[in-house]
Amino acid sequence: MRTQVAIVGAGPAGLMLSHLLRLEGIDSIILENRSREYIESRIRAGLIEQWASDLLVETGVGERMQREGMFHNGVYFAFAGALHYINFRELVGKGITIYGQQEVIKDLVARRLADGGQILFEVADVSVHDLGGKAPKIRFQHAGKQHEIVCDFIGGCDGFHGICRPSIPASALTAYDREYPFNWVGILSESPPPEHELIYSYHDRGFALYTMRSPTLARLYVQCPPDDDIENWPDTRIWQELHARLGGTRPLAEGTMLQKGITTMRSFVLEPMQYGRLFLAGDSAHIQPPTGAKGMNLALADVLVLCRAITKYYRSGNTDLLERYSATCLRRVWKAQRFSWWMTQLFHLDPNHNAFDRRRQLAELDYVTSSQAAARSMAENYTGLPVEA
Ligand code: FAS
Ligand code: PHB
Repeated sequence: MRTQVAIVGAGPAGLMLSHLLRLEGIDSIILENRSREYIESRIRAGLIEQWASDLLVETGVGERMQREGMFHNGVYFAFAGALHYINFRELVGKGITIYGQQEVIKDLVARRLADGGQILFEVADVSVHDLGGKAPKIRFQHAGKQHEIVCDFIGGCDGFHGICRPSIPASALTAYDREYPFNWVGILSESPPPEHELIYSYHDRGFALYTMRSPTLARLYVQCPPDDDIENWPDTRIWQELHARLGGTRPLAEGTMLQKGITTMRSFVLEPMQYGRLFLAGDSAHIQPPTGAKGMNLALADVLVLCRAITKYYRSGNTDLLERYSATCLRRVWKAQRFSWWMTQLFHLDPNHNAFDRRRQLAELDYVTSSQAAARSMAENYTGLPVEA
């Protein structure tokens, strides 16, 4: 098999890269080790930054999001028994869209297949080869047969547990890692969220987040210890904590729990994000605590930069944007890492903290919700910093 760009992984990064390349007339093949049904049903991110929702619409895959997504102008911070609204629209003229990651996946898969794109599902034993040459290769099993793709570039979009990052010699890489002394219990519930926009809640019992997937489908999270197990969280305990951590600011309706699980909190960045003709994008190169809602948005930003670099190479033979790919992405990745860390330390009860830290957190929450300058800084990071060409 031969293609211009071979992509490992059909998540937001891989699918969007393939879609953007096709708009530039560049061929690609996506190799995905899960089934189409699995990747289209996996509950993950839910928040899309303004520039990213604009990109989905401008590139022809945002029509259903515009119909079914929920556009928000701001968020609420709950602390000290009150709700405080941060109005992004007033502060930075932008907003965010709530639209489940699995819906973005469905829209991108449908568009790629409608455009005649090649997505091979349920592949196995994927390996990458000859990364240092001008004709890298991918070998894999599919439908019981061994295959090899010869290509010009490989998009390593196979997430944090994929095979692309480990295929790069460790001597060529530097990893930056941070673990947090807490995780989240997350649920999807057939019930209305307590507010029509998100509520981030600071509480003596721990952090809680009240978001949604629709007006009747709540996506709710509570902070839990880092080694906790979902078995310790029967529905009754989850509802009890969600009620308590709203701090009396809003009533919360309960409903049938459709899904629940533990989301781990971790920061990880790999430098550089490229090796020879292999370019890592999204979770294969970086992950961050979901508090700042950056994961899927960073994946889309990486592949926008990568597509522009590959397109310039094919159009002019110029490799300057390819050579600068990592530096361009990492400048924005580290700002998103900082913001995700900042939102996480602001809201979570850290077992290593003391009474001084609790007062400091409350002072910072008071500052962000009472200072235009502080709120504007939060708003421009939350709605998405610009993506450098
Ligand atoms: P992905 O992990 O989405 O996609 C990688 C793809 O590669 C997958 O389809 C995988 O099956 C495939 N793959 C892996 N190994 C392969 C191999 N060897 N061969 C072929 N294919 C392979 N982010 C937020 O912003 N907000 C959230 O609330 C949030 N919640 C999350 C909850 C969970 C449980 C998880 C795991 C992540 C969450 N994230 C959240 C982060 C998430 O949205 C990621 O940032 C986003 O999926 C990144 O997209 P990709 O980089 O495309 O990686
Ligand atoms: C979500 O909708 O799943 C979501 C939204 C905002 C966050 C984290 C998760 O900060």
